[in-house]
Amino acid sequence: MRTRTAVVYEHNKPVIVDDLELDEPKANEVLIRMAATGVCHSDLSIVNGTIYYDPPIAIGHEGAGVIEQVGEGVSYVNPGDNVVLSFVTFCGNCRMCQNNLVRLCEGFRAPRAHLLDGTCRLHNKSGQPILQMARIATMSEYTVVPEQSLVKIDAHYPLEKAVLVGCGVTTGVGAVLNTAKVEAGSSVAVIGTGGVGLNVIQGAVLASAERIIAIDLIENKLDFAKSFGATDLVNASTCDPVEAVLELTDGKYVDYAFEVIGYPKTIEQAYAMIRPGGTAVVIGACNQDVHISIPAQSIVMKEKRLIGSFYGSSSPRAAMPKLLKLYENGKLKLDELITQTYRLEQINDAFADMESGKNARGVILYDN
Ligand code: CXF
Ligand code: ZN
Repeated sequence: MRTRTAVVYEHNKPVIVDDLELDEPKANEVLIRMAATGVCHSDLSIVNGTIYYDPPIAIGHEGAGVIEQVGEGVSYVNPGDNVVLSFVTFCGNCRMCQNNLVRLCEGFRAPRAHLLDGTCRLHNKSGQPILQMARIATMSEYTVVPEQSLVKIDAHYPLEKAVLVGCGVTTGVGAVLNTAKVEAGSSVAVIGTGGVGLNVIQGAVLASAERIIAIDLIENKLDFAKSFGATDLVNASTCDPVEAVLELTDGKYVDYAFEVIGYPKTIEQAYAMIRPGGTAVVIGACNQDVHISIPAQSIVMKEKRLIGSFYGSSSPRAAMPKLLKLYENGKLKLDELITQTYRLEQINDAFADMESGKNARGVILYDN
């Protein structure tokens, strides 16, 4: 069948919305009619090569849709089911999956961005195979994905809202509740208040943190941070954020700092602004060649901890329905995250808006 799909053909060039050929789902795969896809910085990281793939690659990793067709042997879903896609594929059997580390599944040998049999379902007019970001490629009217990338959700959740648990919400809220396990009354700093950072703030509110210091360079994003529950705002374009945190905490620094950008400088700042015994959590994905520099003695003498958080240390099939329940019960903001919707053809505008800090989250809606 034909599908319109956002494809990176060349790094640092506009993304092309191409007419592609999509093969039928093979065994243990499903065809999905996408309803919505969120626009995340990690998509842009594929465009600029920070997360490196040899093009062409179809992007998008925060998506929700409806099962259109199932391949042989699929048992988890039926046509008509609503799903959110997971950007990790999980086997359920490997030592990671069996030890509640599903997001670090190592059960599949297929190369990244390929289906699990090592081939591609998307091809362009010249017959060239197109990779699929995270094996899902949600910026596409239709996509074929492994059954092991699916999270079934209740039909009453609007897909254009539920889509946000595919990446931003699960990553941000999970980093606070699962990775750091922030205690009530804690002080928290968040460096980078984009779509994921705002969800770190939501997570800190859910954890009953007392102080939530939001740090960014863009005033508009700090306004969003305030509306999501930040107690203090720091514009790092006019001050040193470590000094600012020191001042705001009366010389004490914070219990937890979350880095949601993926720059060495901001990771080092996150580490610098935590108290002895405190924890800095890195969520932002750096280029794989980037190294950081931290004062090593403080790891011992001050028991400072620097840890990573991937997918909010969540198991997608357990975490996403719970987050949607919190939304339903008014405890989690999803509607407010979506500040602009786009058509797929507007993907490059959506990226520009994200970079300028215009949006909390931009979401592409499909009207097929
Ligand atoms: C990314 C990490 C790399 C794969 C796609 C998702 N995380 C969040 O945006
Ligand atoms: Zn993402």
